[in-house]
Amino acid sequence: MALFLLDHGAGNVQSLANSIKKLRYQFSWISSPEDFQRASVLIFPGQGAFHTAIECLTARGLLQPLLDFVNSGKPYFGICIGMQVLFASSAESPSVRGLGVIPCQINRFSDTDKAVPHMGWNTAECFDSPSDPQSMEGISTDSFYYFVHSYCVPYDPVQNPEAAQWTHSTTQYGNEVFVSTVRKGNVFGTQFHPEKSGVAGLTILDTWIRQSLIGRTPVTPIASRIPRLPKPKDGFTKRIIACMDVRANDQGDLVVTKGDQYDVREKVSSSSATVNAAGAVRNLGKPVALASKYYDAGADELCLLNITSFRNSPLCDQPMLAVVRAAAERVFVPLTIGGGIKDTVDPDGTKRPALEVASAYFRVGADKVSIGSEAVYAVEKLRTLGSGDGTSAIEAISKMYGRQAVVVSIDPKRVYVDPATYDGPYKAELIYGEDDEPMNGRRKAWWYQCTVSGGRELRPISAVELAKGAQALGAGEILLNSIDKDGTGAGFDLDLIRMVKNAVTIPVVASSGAGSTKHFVDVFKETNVESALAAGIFHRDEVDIQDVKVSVKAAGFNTRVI
Ligand code: 1PR
Repeated sequence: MALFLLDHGAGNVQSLANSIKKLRYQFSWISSPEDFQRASVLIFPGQGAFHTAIECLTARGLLQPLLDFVNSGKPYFGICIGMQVLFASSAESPSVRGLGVIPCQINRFSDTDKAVPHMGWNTAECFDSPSDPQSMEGISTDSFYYFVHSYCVPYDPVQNPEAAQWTHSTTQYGNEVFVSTVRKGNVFGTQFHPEKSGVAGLTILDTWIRQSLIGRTPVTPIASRIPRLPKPKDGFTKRIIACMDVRANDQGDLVVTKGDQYDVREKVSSSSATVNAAGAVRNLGKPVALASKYYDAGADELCLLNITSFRNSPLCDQPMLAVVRAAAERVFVPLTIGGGIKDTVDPDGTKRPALEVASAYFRVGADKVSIGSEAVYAVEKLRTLGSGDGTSAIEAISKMYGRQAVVVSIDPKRVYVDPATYDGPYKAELIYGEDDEPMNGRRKAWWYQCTVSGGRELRPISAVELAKGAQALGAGEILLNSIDKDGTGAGFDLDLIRMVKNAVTIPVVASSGAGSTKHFVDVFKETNVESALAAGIFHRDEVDIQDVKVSVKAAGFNTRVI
């Protein structure tokens, strides 16, 4: 029996390959239509947009051989888009036809009651019996799995009986119950990413591959499906993210560093006082070792930011690629890579568009790319033109890989103003200081101004305007930092986070200022964010990731406690 993986060329397939290597199975890649003849077991880890997947498969002559394989009765496992292509069509790309094995349409989630994309960890409730492990395909009702998608198949046996016949498990997001796994005959598919779902996901892959390689017993056709009405609360968890700011130190070694309000150099003391002179770059560890440590500690997601990439950072000489490749071999939760996702030029003059830079990161195992400075310039241009012109990194990457692969990282700074005299464009976004804190004898107020180049340059745009513009251009998530709070341990900037979260319908990651488990509870209670990120307290071993989760859970929120 020969296990093959299908790469349609527009997503992170490396993570699945890494998972299967970790599970010690041998596999080959499908690289031509003829390879399907040699495959006896096939996994298709598709990602990105529906139309991109179909177009890429068609262009490489793989679409019909894929359909033939699925119809051949040999074991097939489709992951995310690899499952969605089995359907007839998707609202994401109405003019594009899928394989039509499941004669139903895929719809978009409603964003009236929740953020879309559905990005994060959720449960899956099987119809089959827990006493028959093969029928469960390794899924456990106690486990959480990583989802990232905007389109889903609603589970409704009355309105959508064909899809219900294929439904193996359902998941609830907000008020919507959708199909999270399909299973019929030789075909299995998961909407979530087992290769990104930690040990729980590796168990599914192991169970399915082992059964498929030794020969599967025929699946009994499903007789009927009962409706599943939405429960008062879904299984979606709050995500806890560990972030590593990476840069070269003065010796040229790539290290994880951590700033105070973005200043990453040690403070050097003079005889008279402690001054912010240029000390050494703080070194808090090696990026891959720390990523591995945080995965083991139960982080739901990891973020690696190349914080000096605003300097010249040619793709051909990009040390972060090696870091991401090595981290992805050890870490089976989502990885976001930021810094330098922009048009670059190699020393020989070769131009590398942002899409190519992002593709290089996806190929080595990144799941999302985070765009900072370039997003600011793109939204400033959007303001001038009135609409996107398709040239920005956000637009190009989200068109190819889907919105869920594009994060926009915002680095705002408070700008204090006298509200009585302030006549700028962000009057409606002013935040007033607590207890009428005085400034120049008047009530203190501020707005949040965006910066570029790691906080070194202020730009004439607010955090709220940037977040809205980024969403309009195609971003799927906002990573919201705060230069004022970064490294202070004084708690998240709740005013900023609340205001940005209320301005967009995509998920928001709260970042900067976490100093205790209570701060995570506060940010989830006081704002509606889906996730919270910290760096310093984890690097310095001051707070344990599991302790954060236990506190968040005790406060009434779903969390993935391992
Ligand atoms: O502009 O697209 O090349 O992206 C550059 C990226 O690098 C941006 O995401 C930007 O936020 C980041 N960055 C640039 N300079 C710094 C710096 O610190 N000097 N770090 C920097 C951003 C903020 C968070 C930090 C949280 C939590 N660091 O990453 O992890 O504030 O910290 P805390 O929990 O210790 O408070 P581009």
